[in-house]
Amino acid sequence: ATDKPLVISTWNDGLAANLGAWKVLSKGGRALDAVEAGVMVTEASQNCCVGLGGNPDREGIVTLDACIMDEQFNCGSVAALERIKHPIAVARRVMEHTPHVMLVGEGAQQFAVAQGFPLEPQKLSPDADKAYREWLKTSQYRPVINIENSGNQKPTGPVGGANNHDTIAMLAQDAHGNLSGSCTTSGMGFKMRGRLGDSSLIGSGLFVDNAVWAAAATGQGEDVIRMAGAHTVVELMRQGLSPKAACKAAVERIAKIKGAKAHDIQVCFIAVSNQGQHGAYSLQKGFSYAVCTPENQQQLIQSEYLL
Ligand code: SD4
Repeated sequence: ATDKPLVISTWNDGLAANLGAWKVLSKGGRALDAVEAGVMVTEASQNCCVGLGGNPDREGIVTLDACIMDEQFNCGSVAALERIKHPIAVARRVMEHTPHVMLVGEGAQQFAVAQGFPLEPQKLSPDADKAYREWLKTSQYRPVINIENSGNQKPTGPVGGANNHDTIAMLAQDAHGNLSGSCTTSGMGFKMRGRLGDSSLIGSGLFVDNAVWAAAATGQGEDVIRMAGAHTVVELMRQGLSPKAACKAAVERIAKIKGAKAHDIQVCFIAVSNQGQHGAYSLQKGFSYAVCTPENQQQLIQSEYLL
């Protein structure tokens, strides 16, 4: 167990995002404000593949998914949102200013603009433009195993290179003991137009039950959705498993469902308890998560993995 407050998030980019969240948490602020501010750092970053800098769909258009959940089962989400820099902030507005949980596509963009979010130019980042041109040569979609670029690990799939993940998920506990979570992504690169991933879906990409735990996912969204990933992790913890053991059991379930095809995908979970324990587990090698506590604000932990 760790002293409060606590924030954890996925991948190496989580280090910078956690510091954004820490500015809120260290002043006694709400976990909800922290998880929004934290992932906004990543959404705004040009050298990361989350947000408008991310890879486009197969039509060459960047479409963003995000969701957020607080300590009282309030939740909000946007999916297939175009030309808005901070989808997580729009998801929060959906939660707080509409009678709904999810808004998608054109309606989500219309709502964002009405809420005062500027419409950004329809333009790919230089990296995404290059990756899209490369992808167009074959125009074949196949799952990409998301990993962090470290040492000799090489991502497989149509777009080689480093750090090929597209998502940040964050879980925080504030000084009052309350939990909240956020998740934001450009989604799988070169997806079909209109495809939504787990990161827009409460219960798949993110779930928070303040009485007990919170969990979030990254990796192949389709396979997180088919077993209601984050909710499953939370329920496993409710049955008594530690955060890491619950993430592992959920990963094992996906491996069983996928059989031999499990080798073609990556799925990763992170989890925290309201006692301040944290843990993670992934299907493949190459997943890391960032942890920020009063003692150490910049820890990067290599997740254990199944295959
Ligand atoms: C998705 N889960 O859209 C996201 C992708 C991801 O690192 O996590 N990439 O399926």
